[in-house]
Amino acid sequence: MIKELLEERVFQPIKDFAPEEWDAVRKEYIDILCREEYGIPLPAPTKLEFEVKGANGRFAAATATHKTIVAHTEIYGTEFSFPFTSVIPNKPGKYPFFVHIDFEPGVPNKYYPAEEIINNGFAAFHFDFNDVTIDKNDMTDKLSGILFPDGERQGSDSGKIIMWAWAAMRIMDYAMTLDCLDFDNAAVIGHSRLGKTALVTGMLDTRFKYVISNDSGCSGASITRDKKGEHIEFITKTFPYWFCKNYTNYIDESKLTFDQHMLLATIAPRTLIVGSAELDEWADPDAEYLSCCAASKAWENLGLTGFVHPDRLPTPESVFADGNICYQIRHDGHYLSRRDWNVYFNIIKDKMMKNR
Ligand code: GTR
Repeated sequence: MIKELLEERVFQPIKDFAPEEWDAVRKEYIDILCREEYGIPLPAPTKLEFEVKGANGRFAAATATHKTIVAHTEIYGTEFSFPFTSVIPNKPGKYPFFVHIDFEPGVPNKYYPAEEIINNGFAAFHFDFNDVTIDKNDMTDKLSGILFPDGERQGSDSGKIIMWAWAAMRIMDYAMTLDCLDFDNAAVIGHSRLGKTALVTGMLDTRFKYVISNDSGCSGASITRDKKGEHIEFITKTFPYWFCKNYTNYIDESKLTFDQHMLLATIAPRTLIVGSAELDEWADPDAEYLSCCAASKAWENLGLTGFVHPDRLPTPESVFADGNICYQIRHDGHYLSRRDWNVYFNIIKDKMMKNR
């Protein structure tokens, strides 16, 4: 059944390649996704310093320290600073960790269960995406204003998703200055528009060994062709600033020469985790699942297990986590819930046990 659905929906299957050809194929996918969809990635900063602004060692019943840190960067000859936070267990160790691309600044907040993260044996970093550049169609704001002082963009000039991804990579730069982290188990996570951003971050930065997309939908994890809910026409009219201008060339989706399973494939050979919600028709759980099915070939060509799934569409409260692509779907609506986080904790803990 899935084979037939993929034949109908995926017009650009992952190509055959030998393992030694993957770097070149992966680069080809990244190039097309950047040129036609997200825009050109920003260069690494020419200067980068971190300033710890505050530390509270009594977080989560005094088991962890919460810090506020400011990244001071220089990009295109201009200084740009943004804040982020860390929560790290006080007990010495090497902790697996999350970089959470978030909608809000508070720790914890409704999307960010910082205490549960600590209780599950992880460290975490988070930032509010609006501190990097505001989630509005104003290209002159903060980081975006350095690239586009008059707000004008052309063709494949960067959109804001790729700017938020740049900020997540700077937090990984900071993480790498610490000796209490387990870099074999570093995850990037985001929900919805920030799930799209987590996938783009994972595409650009292989230091993230787990890439977690929660309900990212259209222009995130979902196959675009024949999906339910949101499409390129709506998303580029409502949120033009998330993408590069070229993406509007695909409002007629029959013109697509790429699709979102290629974005998922760029995560190979690392671990991709895709989460859906039953009632989230706008994102389309089936389209997210089919995209995982289509991306699987990238891992298989590398001699790895891709997506292990039944030969049917998913039903709520399923977790398929035997391969390097993991998929979960829960009941209820569009949200990054405590329940989703718990599934992600368990998947990563389980993989860590197996890799020991
Ligand atoms: C919607 C948008 C979706 C999704 C969502 C969100 O309005 O159409 O693609 O990103 O916002 O971020 O909550």
